[in-house]
Amino acid sequence: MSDTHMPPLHEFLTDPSRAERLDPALVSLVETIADACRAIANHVRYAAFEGQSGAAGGTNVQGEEQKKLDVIADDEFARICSDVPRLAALVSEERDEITWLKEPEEGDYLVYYDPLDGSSNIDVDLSVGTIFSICQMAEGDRAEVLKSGIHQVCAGYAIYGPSTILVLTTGTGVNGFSCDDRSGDFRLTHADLTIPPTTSEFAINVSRYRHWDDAVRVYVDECLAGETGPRNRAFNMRWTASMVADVHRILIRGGVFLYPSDADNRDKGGKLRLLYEANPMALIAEQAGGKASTGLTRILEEVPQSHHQRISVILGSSEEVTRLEEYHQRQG
Ligand code: AHM
Ligand code: MG
Repeated sequence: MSDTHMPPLHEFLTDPSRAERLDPALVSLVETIADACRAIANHVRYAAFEGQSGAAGGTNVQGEEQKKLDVIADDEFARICSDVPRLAALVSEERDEITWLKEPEEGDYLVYYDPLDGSSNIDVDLSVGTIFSICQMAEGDRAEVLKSGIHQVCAGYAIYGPSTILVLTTGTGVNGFSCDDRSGDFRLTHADLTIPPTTSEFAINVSRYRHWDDAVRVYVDECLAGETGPRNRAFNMRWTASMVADVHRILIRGGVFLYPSDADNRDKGGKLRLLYEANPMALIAEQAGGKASTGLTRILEEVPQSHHQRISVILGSSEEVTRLEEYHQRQG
């Protein structure tokens, strides 16, 4: 493919032939987030040389051990985004409080982000990423950040793997932009990403089997039964323990991702966070033709009660998500 078929991010976002006309302020915000992701990718890449490997020695507001790179990525993201004129607030997985940048006004933007998702993978040199979600403030919103996912105007992630890829939706389809390390440009390399409705691959942390609800157990048991089981075919399983990597694989070759609430995490609502992880990945999944559910309800319609709220997540190929919803309904 020649360069003419790989427009840089700015050209893609402002292309007059695209179905959607984006607010120039949103374009500038997305480009700034891309800058932040490029900077974080470099920190990840050079961590060993800069003494940035390992634990930071503290825990975040959710009681999880913070890696040095969690803290660095959070600071870098906030620093780079803090000068965007119409950005009212940053809501970070790593911060207890919301960071207000200005007096909020109608039309201003809110950014929710997980600066370094899958950070348990850093020290073993597996893929990690940054996840983000953007909402716009409506009339009379004032300091309201607890919006359900249907209000997202943009969602995306950057994966820091063998290459750095920014995957984005602004509400009409999903596209991926690889970072050319020689120029620093993000260029369209993965146009119109779609998740096929049918799959024979699932992703779940099977070590939690003993905690799962019957619906999830039955589903996985049936997949594992293979050709002679009720699904009449062999299923493959993958688990990276980095949601960005697991979702990225599903966007590239299909599959279903599960981090359900279970007997061990139900008191917290689940493991993954609604605003920083579930909502952006749910919008991406839906925009790619897939589905995203708690098992009983559509993730994007969940009304958040607090900004660090956790939730059950099942997303990916639509036939599998629908099947899992049926098993959950049957379970009651
Ligand atoms: P993090 O945001 O603290 O990195 O935690 C979220 C991660 C997800 O990326 C991943 O799907 C999950 O936690 C892995 O959990 P487990 O350690 O149970 O496999
Ligand atoms: Mg995370």
